[in-house]
Amino acid sequence: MLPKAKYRKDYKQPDFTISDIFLEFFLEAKQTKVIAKTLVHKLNPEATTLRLDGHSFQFVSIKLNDVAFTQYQQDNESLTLELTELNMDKFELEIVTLLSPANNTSLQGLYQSGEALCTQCEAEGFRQITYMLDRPDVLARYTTRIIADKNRYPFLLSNGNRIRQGELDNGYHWVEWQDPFPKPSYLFALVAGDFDVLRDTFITKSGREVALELYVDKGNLNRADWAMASLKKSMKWDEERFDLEYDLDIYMIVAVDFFNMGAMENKGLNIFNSKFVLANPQTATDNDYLDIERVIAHEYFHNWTGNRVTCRDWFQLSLKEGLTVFRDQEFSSDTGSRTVNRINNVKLLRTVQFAEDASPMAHAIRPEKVIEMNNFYTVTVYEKGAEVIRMIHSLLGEEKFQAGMKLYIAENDGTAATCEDFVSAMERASGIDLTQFRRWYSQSGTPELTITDEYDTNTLTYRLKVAQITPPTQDQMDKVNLHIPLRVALYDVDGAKQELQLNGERFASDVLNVTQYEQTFEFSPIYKRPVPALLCEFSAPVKLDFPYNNEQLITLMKFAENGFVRWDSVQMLLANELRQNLQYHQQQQELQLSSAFLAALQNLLENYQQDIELTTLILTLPKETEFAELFKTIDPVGIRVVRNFMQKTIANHLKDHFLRLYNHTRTENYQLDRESIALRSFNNMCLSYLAFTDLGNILVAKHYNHANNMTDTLAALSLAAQAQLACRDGLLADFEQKWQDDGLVMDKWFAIQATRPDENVLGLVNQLMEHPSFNFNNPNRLRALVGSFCGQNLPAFHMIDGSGYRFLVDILIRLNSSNPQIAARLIEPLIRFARYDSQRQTLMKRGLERLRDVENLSRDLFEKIEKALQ
Ligand code: B3K
Ligand code: ZN
Repeated sequence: MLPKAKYRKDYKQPDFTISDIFLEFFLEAKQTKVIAKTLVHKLNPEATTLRLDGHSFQFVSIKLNDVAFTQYQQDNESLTLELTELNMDKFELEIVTLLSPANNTSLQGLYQSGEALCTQCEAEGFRQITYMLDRPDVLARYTTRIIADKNRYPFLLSNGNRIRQGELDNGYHWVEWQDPFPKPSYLFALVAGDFDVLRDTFITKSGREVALELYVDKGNLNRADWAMASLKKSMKWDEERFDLEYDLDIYMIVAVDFFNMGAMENKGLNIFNSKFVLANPQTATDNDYLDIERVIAHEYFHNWTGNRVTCRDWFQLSLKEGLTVFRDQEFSSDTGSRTVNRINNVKLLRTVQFAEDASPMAHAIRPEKVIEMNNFYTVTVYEKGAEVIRMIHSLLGEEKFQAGMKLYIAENDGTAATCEDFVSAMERASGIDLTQFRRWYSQSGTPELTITDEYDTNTLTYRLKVAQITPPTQDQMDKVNLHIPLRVALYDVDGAKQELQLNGERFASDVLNVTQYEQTFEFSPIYKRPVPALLCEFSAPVKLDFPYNNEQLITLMKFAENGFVRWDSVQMLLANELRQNLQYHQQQQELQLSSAFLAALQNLLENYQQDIELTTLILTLPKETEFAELFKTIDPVGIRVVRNFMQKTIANHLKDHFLRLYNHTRTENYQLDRESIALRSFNNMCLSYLAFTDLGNILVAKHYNHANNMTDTLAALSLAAQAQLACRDGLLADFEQKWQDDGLVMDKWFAIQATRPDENVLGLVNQLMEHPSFNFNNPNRLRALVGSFCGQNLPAFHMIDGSGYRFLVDILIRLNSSNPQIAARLIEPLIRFARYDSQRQTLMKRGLERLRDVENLSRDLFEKIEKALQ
């Protein structure tokens, strides 16, 4: 039977709900027994059957009001109780199920990670634990008793407060937890194991003391401080900026090695991929540190936006995810560099999210149709969702936005809400009409703004003509006009920013409201033809088309007040250079960079002290995958050739500058403050060019050997591989020998190997799958080796003989049965065949067809393959 889709329009309130659930776990890695006692209430008086979600369990018994119950039917996905005879609208159900955590490689439900046992329930993992109304609009109070071997599992954790515990005579012990806040099943969590614990406290602004506990594998305490500090920083920030305070007396975070995604916001008991917890200067790069801080913050912020106010149904996922990403972005921007954060977020959106819009998986931030919910934890729902919140924030301003948040939470606290509830609260609190704006929730795809300008010397009038269009996407042919906030500024050619009058009135805000298919905005008086800065700070998630010439872009790069605009103007310059050279390459002509462009880069470098963080970002050449998104049809080999050429040309042209500044910004002592991070990353950027000059081998080897932190070590190692330097093999061997017992650190090594520009890197990757540090069941290892190869090494994965595709398909066939969720992540590059030439397309489709025919194809893969081959 083919998996069936669910539609947003079909949402119905449940016929029954569950108010209380008492869970008892008799934990054993091989076989765990779960007794679930629930208090069920009939909401719809007409209802005669109760359908509970659950996998085809080995299950022992069902009792209704303490009496064995036999009037049921079981299939692969559910248990349906026949209740015609029952004339009660409230009853107790007891269900006993048997699980095998040790054999659960899907890493959903209850599973084993290392020696520990843990759970992952979002989106629909609870149904792998017991039969349940496993939907987010059923909110219950949970009490959980865990019984286990004390030696093996000294720590037994679940949500809420620890209310009771005791010893049993056979070496077993038990702990009972109670969560006072009703919650949906996806927020349930349980952990059992032996850990080192880092303890701390946080005093909330109303003076309550919260115990903070961070659980890590034994021996890892020296990597836990940063995560704890990040948690406290997040708690404080949420009080200050959003006036939101933590609500339980205890907050626990557990780090595990086997985890399908980044982390999970289970009420009071977050479970994290150890990648987003563990850090010390020897093992983690500056970016790792920032990622940890961001993810810790994100999960913490979910306590209000996600847990206290949750989602009515999974189509509303962006309600909690878009909003929480917006909040974590604001946290990082308030506590670090707003410009750097904005640039990095925009990069992600433009490359990964725009690519998703152009793929078979295109969907609106609030999808209409879903087969496997896990397939919709996407950059669209998360990052574009956050952009939609950001646009509301731009339209309302901070004060009204916060008023909207207050109203949203007051109205929806303790309930399961919808995106509409959020927008409506924002609208009512601000008095600003968001009727047309709401279309961002239902329309998929990347809108395109085509702008032209004209200047009238007689009337001193400057006009911007703006046209919007959203091209059709695979999921939705017809598109409507959106409400697009377009942030603008006008500069004169000497770089002075103009005071603006729009259509005869002072233009106080800098946001134009684009709402129609075509619109003209008139500014006057404007005394000289200006250079427009358009879509400043990426005020909307759209593509911009304006006929800039290089001179105008260089003006913006030099003079724009806003750092984002300066960065963005260089991105456009780079895009022009890339396009031009790719054409040269395809016509077998000589490649060249314009001297104006090179001079502009030199100017930037010479003035790096004006803004060192921004200079680093501007001078960091976009990755191949970023460049690829500039084209409808991607030429993987051409992009590599041209990008290499750009790197080498810039390197040799500015070699003396890079060398001087490289030497000038070396520091011996390692610190982790913003300034030191900025300096390190500038220094490593300089090295990234020098690596491609005749000094490369000497400098990179020295950099590696002198490094006293992972940021520098890794910069050198990856440059040695990228520039194919003579020191490469020695450094790789040294790193391997040092870190072979540390999977997290080895992931960096695997990723560097997988993205090598060498001829037969596929052969190497195949060999590395046998490496003692590799583990096929660990998602981090898979992402590092297989994910990097298929997603980041474009020429190697897209080898014209199809070997890259065959490699991936073979792996997906294995993963289809062991971990379908990861399979569905890794398949992404393959379903995007439409972006490649016809020869590659044919080969990619052949791979997908081979997969489609696999027996017992998971819903996760089925959904994506179906869409791709449609
Ligand atoms: N809510 C989780 C993601 C769950 C993914 C399920 N496949 C983490 C987060 O977004 O914070
Ligand atoms: Zn989240």
